[in-house]
Amino acid sequence: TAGKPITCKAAVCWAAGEELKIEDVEVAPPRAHEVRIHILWTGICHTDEYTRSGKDPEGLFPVILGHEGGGIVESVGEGVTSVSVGDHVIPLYTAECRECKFCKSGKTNLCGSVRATQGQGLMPDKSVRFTVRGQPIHHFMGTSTFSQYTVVADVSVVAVNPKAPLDRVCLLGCGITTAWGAVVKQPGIKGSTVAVFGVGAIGLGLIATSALVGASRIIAVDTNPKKESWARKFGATEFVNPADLPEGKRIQDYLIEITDGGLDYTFDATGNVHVMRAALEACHKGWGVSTIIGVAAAGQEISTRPFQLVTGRTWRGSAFGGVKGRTELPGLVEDYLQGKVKVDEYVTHRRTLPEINAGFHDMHSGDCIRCVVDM
Ligand code: AHE
Ligand code: ZN
Repeated sequence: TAGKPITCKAAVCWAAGEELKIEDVEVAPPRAHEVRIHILWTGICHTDEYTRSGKDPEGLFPVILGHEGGGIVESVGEGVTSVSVGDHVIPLYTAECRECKFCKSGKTNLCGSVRATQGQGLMPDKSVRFTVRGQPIHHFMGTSTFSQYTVVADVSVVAVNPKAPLDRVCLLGCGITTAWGAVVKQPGIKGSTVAVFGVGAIGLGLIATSALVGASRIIAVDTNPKKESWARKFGATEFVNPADLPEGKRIQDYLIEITDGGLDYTFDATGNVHVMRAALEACHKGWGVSTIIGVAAAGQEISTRPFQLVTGRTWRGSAFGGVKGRTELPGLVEDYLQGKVKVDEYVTHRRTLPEINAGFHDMHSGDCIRCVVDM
């Protein structure tokens, strides 16, 4: 099939707020420095729902969403050297070119090579590889894993150990890696107190990784009481439901009380700007660090009294956990294979491609951590 278009099934979102529709999509062959991937499995992440719903200011339609995939390289364009046909791969929504100012800085994983066109729903040459009945369809996050075949830039994909089951390690394409990186790249968590706001896949990953690196206390915070057993199973030492606090008691004040002045580290994994504020204000005076991971809707802004920062709290954030995908994901897959990093435990729901809208509904149910779609 190399060099020829492939017709396959994909879930297309035709307009903001609409359900996805399974369509026959024509996928053009990869051009220079592009890779066509047979996607076998994909997770569904809240960011897919965020863009589908119309809340993402970068959202474009029609589009093929999906960014937590696993698949096998079907063909490669001219000049591709980093992966080969048959490789088991994970697409990367945070590219790694190793040549741009960002990559060379040694300070960030945010690669600048393809991010501008990626945000416009295009390949780096400003065209698209997807058409449905002749109509062009936008790419999403440089990955579009809700298609049986997708085309990505060669800087946006990494080969991993083929012994790793793709129906699980696809989840390393977003949620689990984001959480893992946010903790392992934050110096000082060993022996420290941590609070995690939001016990979804990201929150559980933050809890598990904090336990892995040796945090002394890990307090999970969620308004869903069903999340307590999940949090404890992944290593939380305590669980607080803000809805159970006495009338008028703010979560940050309660946490400051039970931790003798506040947490060393807090994480927001909710995307709610009020929760982000509480997470910052729950930090210990003089040194507490709060990391924002959740994605907030268009128009939302964070606020706090500047005094919170003047008195030594730090507000920061990270994308994809600060992880450089091509360099670091193969090692994370090895850690999983050696039993050091949980992955299987996050999969609570499974769906087939025709059921993908049901997978989105699963995500909203309080007992879904991750739904994996068999493509
Ligand atoms: N397009 C949105 C921002 C979305 C966003 O923050 N994305 C996260 C990944 S979410 C994964 O589920 C991210 O890593 N962003 C870094 C980047 O380069 O996009 C908006 O609000 O405009
Ligand atoms: Zn995601």
